[in-house]
Amino acid sequence: MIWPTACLALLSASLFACSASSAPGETALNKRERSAESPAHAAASRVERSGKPAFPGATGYGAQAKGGRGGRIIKVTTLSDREPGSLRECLVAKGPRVCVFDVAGTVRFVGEPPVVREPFLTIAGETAPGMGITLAHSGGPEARSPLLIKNTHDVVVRHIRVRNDREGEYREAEDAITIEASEYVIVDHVSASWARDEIVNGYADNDWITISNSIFAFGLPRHDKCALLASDPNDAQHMSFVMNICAHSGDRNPDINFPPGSCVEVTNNVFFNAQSEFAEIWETYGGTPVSLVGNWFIGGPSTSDAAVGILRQQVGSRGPAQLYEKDNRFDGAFRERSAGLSQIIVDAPPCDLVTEPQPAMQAFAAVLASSGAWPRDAIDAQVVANIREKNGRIVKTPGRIPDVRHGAAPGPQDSDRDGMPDDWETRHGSDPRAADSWLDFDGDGWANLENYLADRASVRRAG
Ligand SMILES: [Ca+2]
Ligand SMILES: [Ca+2]
Ligand SMILES: [Ca+2]
Ligand SMILES: [Ca+2]
Repeated sequence: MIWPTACLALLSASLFACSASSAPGETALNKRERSAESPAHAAASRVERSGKPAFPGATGYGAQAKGGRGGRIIKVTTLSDREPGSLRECLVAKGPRVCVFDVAGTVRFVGEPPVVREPFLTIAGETAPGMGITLAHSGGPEARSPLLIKNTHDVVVRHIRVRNDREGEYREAEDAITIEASEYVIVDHVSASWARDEIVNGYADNDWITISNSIFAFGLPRHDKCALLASDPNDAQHMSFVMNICAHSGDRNPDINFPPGSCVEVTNNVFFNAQSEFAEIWETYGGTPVSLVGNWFIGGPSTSDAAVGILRQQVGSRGPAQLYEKDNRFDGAFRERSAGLSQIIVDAPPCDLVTEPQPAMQAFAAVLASSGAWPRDAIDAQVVANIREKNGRIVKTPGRIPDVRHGAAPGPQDSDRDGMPDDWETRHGSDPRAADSWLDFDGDGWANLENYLADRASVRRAG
């Protein structure tokens, strides 16, 4: 999403000023609709949505995911998986809903994790007190990806960690995060580690997906892979992978393999300590159109001299990819680009970049300063320190989830149970004695709860 410069500067300080000055609802996507772009940009063949982004600052093709807007506020009041007030209850509930958290700590799913199949869901990790929420699976025969979003749409996930600290028996179903056959999904400020399959995996026919501001680290060998952006697609997809960290995974940092007609942007990410491959551009679905802009590829202690920064992978090719490549930086004793890459370079992005890239230098600082779920736990802090110091290694086994005192700092009083604490409502002008989550007391175009969530997110980022 292209926000005015003044707005970008304000993002970390005051989202209210930002949204007030930038006309909520005005997005790069609908600007594009109005401005009748050239036919090349019509590759976006499906109907694009216009309207308000998922939250102030939401970016990329998934930005207009509706999440639980207008729906129920469901409080998560226990870390237990199966009791009333569990996260599972909220995830599997029907209808628009926002999961807000009165507890902090690790939610360990017992047996099979819940599957997010019901549309219109916001998981608002930013509402959790203290150190926030970490998802972990049970290990053993029923272990699967702790966060699986499947056959659904309009899902917003923010400020959650997923750490697969126990091993299961089904390696191929043990991503940390899987997005399968879903549309309008945004995963933002999420942290994930220790997957035995990809840390994050798009599977089957997804479309309109954003993965942004997140930290994906420590895939587990022998399948230590950061991000498989698409697997087994039948149709073109719109996907943004923006301002993320991939660290300490052997390859698929990320894996980019989409059918022609797709719009894929991989911008302003930091890729660190791959062993064999950083970005892999595949052609098995007919040739991926992709823009790679303003990314960093940084070698580390596990990086082989034969590793490649941007690889054109022609095994099983069914037609050439198209790569728009600009302002990417390489730091380390590996090969920057594979042979054959020059043959797929195009002069202009195959699709408009809906996320305006920052210069790589600037993006590097921003990603290290702000990516991941906040407040950062010891794992994320270590990953960021490793990137700065170019140390750390791929690990062979899961680590231990950092201690977060369970139930520490219970959520503040919320007398009307509308998701916004009394003191926040009193300070900001909504009514602490009436459920008014979806009213807009200050007329800025964002509902009261959306203002509160944005406020919480920026407070968390500020530490
Ligand atoms: Ca997978
Ligand atoms: Ca309230
Ligand atoms: Ca209220
Ligand atoms: Ca408002």
